[in-house]
Amino acid sequence: MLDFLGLPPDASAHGADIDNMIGVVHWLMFALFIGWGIFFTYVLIRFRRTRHQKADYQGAKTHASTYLEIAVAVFEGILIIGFAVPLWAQRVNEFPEDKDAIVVRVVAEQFAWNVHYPGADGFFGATDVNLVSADNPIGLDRSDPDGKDDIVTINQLVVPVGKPVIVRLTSKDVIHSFSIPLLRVKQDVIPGQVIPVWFEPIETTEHIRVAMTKTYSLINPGVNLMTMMTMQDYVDKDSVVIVPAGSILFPDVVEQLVASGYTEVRAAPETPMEIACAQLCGLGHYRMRGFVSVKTPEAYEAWLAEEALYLQ
Ligand SMILES: [Cu+2]
Repeated sequence: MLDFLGLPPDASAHGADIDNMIGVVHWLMFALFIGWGIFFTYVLIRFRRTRHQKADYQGAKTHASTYLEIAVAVFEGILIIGFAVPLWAQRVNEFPEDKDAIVVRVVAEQFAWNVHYPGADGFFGATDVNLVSADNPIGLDRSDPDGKDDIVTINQLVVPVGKPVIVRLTSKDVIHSFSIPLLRVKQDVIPGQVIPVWFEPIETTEHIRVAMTKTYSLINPGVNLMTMMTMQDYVDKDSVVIVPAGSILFPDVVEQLVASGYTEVRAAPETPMEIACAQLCGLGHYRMRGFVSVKTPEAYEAWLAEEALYLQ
């Protein structure tokens, strides 16, 4: 069932539970669809006009339909009480401790995701609405000792693999929805409220790219090649690498490959993990995309150190 549904790859520790839930719900819906389909077809034929049916004011005398409805209600009850509520409770009640997790703030706005890291000291600096400007989208007060080392990125959430991540969500303007399909996370973002979500990435972005690698035609790829990255080296007839692995397939790169006689390319999305806004939040809603990069712990530390350098 899950293969049939075409869900995106799962990169989150709790993702399998969510997927199972989606699978079970679809099985019930499938059974109902078949049942109703058979009943509908039966009624169409059995009570067709040419049989000159006369209305029967008594109706059905058996209790079969009642029992069936009870069975469906019981099954739905099991789905809610047995599957959905425990899963939801686990997501909203069993938060990891801050000290065991990466904690970031995400401030949504039309139409961007501002990501606020506490920096080396582990404390978020104060923010003030009067300090909000084009250069300082979250109004961070750099004169606050806690705020000096804070890192702020736009549309870029970088996290390490294998460690819980807590995201404290808030919005500067309207309601947005923080959705990362590959991490099986989706939460509305409400102005004036701070809503936490948490997840634990179990795959690095690099691994996900490998898992999503496919062969695409260079002539008729069916996807926007400019969002794709080559997953192997491509050489010309003299075995000189013309397009190394990890190149973005810009038109000139594609031209170069075609000129060397290639018709297909092994490629994967450059940024497979996106934060999509899942609330229609305004005219620019479609371009409210953030990118999640899941790195190895070492690469994550290196990234933090590099970002800290920009502050000096
Ligand atoms: Cu939005």
